[in-house]
Amino acid sequence: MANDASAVFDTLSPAVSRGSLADSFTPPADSTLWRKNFLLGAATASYQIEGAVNEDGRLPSIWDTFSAIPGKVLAGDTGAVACDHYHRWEADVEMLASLGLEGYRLSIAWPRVMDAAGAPNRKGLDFYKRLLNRLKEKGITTFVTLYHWDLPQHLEDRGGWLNRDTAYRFADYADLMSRELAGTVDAWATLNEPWCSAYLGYGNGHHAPGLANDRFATQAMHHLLLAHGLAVPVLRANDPASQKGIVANIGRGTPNSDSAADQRAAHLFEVQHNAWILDPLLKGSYPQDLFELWPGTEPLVLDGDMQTISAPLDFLGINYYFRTNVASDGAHGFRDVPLEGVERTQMGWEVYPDGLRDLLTGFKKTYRNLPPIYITENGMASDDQVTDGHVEDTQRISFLKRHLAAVDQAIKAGVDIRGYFLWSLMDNFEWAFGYERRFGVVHVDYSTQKRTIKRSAELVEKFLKERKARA
Ligand code: IFM
Repeated sequence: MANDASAVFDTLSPAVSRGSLADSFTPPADSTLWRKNFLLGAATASYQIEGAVNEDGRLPSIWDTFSAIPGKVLAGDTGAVACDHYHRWEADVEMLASLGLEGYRLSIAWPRVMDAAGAPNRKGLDFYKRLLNRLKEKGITTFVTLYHWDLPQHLEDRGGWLNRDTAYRFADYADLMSRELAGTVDAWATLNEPWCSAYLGYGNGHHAPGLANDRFATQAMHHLLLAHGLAVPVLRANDPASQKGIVANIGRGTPNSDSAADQRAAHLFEVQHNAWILDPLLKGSYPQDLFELWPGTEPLVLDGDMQTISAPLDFLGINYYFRTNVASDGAHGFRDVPLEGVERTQMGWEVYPDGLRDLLTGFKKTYRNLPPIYITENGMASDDQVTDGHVEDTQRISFLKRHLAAVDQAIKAGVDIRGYFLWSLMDNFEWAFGYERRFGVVHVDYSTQKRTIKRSAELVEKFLKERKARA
């Protein structure tokens, strides 16, 4: 999810003192978040934290290639070392457990576990086995994403997600992983944010592999969704006790005026952001308005594909960050109209918790078969500094509190939401923005790899302790 790195935005930090925040973070007594079966965890992704890109037989991914190209990533950063989690995973699991977090969402690096001929790489597999076994020993619920954007480069060399064959290679990978890891995974997510893989990777080139063509984006999306659909029955066969789902990043689009043209623009924004993914998954068809927005981009769809893609899910993962205010572009599309004077994060993204509630309640109306939902990512970047061993991330505390309240409102409006994962457990490689943008509830000093628990994480821990202690 990238905005223009050069855009200048206001960042308004709420003027809230440490004391009052500590008192006010805990949800109100009638909040559904007090329910003990509402899972509260944190999320990460392989390329963003692991490092060790050349170790134990890991092959290059498209992000190794892309980040090595000058100008693609802020400050020339790459994931070569990242948070060095590949070597520090034991301490990181201890930290996660010490915060009382109940769930951990991680992703597997496909290039770490399979060679170019599709044979298993034992050393890579053993890393994930050790990690998942330790998480289970700690009583942590494990959500594993198979694809969080680090496609093996050898598959990109054969066309990547533009090549239908990649979907079948993904099913082979899902087969291997679910045979090897069955019993240690509570929930499998096939893909993270196919919108980003397809649109940012193939539509505008902000992400790896850096191609920019709308027709490529729709074809890549189709193959990604096909990969998902092919993988689900494989996961069900190999690991029947686990839940199977997919993670979508959703965007709120609001009209800049009441004019019919601006309303239509906001609708089209949400069509390309949400319905492009959710309609095929939950209705078995692409939204026709998408091809009004991007004429002539219909993907090649073979007989049976849409049935494969729309097989029932056990859960839908939802990632939410901000809203986009739009107006008509005067033709068949929309243009962004950034609002002045609103609260923004270090990414320049507007803080807009109502968008999360409104999208969730809207999906419940639109999709009669909407599966149970987990908020698989929510959080914000801020330029956090360690002072006297502490990080006072006041804006994040306020952000999390307001978004958790939006989740509570959606639950009370009837949406079946079963959990929430903070993005992210720790500061990490923020894709095209490198290490500058800090999303963690734990601060990482990249020169020493020292982890410092931020105030937000302390407050989440405090809430979880209180919840546990309640009768
Ligand atoms: O860091 C990313 C993550 O990898 C996918 N979802 C959005 C996050 C923040 O941009």
